[in-house]
Amino acid sequence: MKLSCQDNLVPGSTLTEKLENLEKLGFSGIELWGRPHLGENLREVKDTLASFKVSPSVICAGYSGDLLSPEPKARAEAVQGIVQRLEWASEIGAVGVIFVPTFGGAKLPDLSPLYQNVIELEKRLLVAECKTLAKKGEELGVCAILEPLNRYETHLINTLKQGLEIIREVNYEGLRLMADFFHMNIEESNIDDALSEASDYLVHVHLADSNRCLPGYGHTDFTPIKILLSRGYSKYFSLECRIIGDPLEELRKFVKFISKYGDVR
Ligand code: LER
Ligand code: MN
Repeated sequence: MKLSCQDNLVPGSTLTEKLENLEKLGFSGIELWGRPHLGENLREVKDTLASFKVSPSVICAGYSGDLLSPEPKARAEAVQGIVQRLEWASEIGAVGVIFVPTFGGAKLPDLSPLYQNVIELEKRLLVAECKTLAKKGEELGVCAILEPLNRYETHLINTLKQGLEIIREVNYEGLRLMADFFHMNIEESNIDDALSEASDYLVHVHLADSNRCLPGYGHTDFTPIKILLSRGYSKYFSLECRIIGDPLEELRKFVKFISKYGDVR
């Protein structure tokens, strides 16, 4: 199993120090936040990464706007922001860019009963926008990665199955799905089944325990990792969680804990 960690969780004041630490700990990937700062320093980031065995796993969000805003400007900003990050991902050799269809509640109008209700309308719009993202991703050899979130963070796409529905409808390899154990723990009735059904479309996994601390500090069962590995999942398992205590020591303990579920390589 390939381990990755979000860049802000890794001790070190420079990217070089963070990569040195990850390499020592046995991680093979680093997940980079897609802040504008990353784009401004892309050349330097790429050069730094070139001297390490740790690779960029994915770029996580960092764009502005909202794909499902009623404001055309905010929608265009989100599409352009994700496209720009797909270009960065392609440039540095990352798998793709994580995006969330929308945070919070619905902002579009409900047009039922004469036309579509707000959820139907949002899904139609999302499919159209995802086609643009997926085509761009395919051109660049990367993918736009849809992340389902729990109901307290978004009203739309809470489960892997709901994400799959969009991905199957768009039907381009440039659009893929990810799974986050924190969200799945809240939303999925059976994590094994959800992962089995989605495994062919999954290109990234976020790891956090039930309390969003490091795996091992809550009550989430991580054995579903074994299902994914047995189904040939070969992409990253990436930490997105809180670390309480000394980060180096805690990350070392995490690698030991998670290796119960698969060989770390
Ligand atoms: C938000 O809860 C989350 O899981 C992030 O990965 C969203 O980009
Ligand atoms: Mn996540």
